[in-house]
Amino acid sequence: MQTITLKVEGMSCNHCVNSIEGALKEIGASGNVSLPNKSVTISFDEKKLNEAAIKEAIEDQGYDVV
Ligand SMILES: [Cu+2]
Repeated sequence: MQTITLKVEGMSCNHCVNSIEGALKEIGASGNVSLPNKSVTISFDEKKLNEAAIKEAIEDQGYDVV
């Protein structure tokens, strides 16, 4: 299991939190959004997923990984 923290622009409310955490769940990762820090901490199995796939899942929801 690997844990990374990404800075994400555009998250402002609970809807954003749910979109991102839901999208991560769909690809098999576990995400935890911090609105004050504008960051998402993600735990995932590095044998099944990689950072690029995670960034893509977040960006598909309309947010920018910086
Ligand atoms: Cu929102």
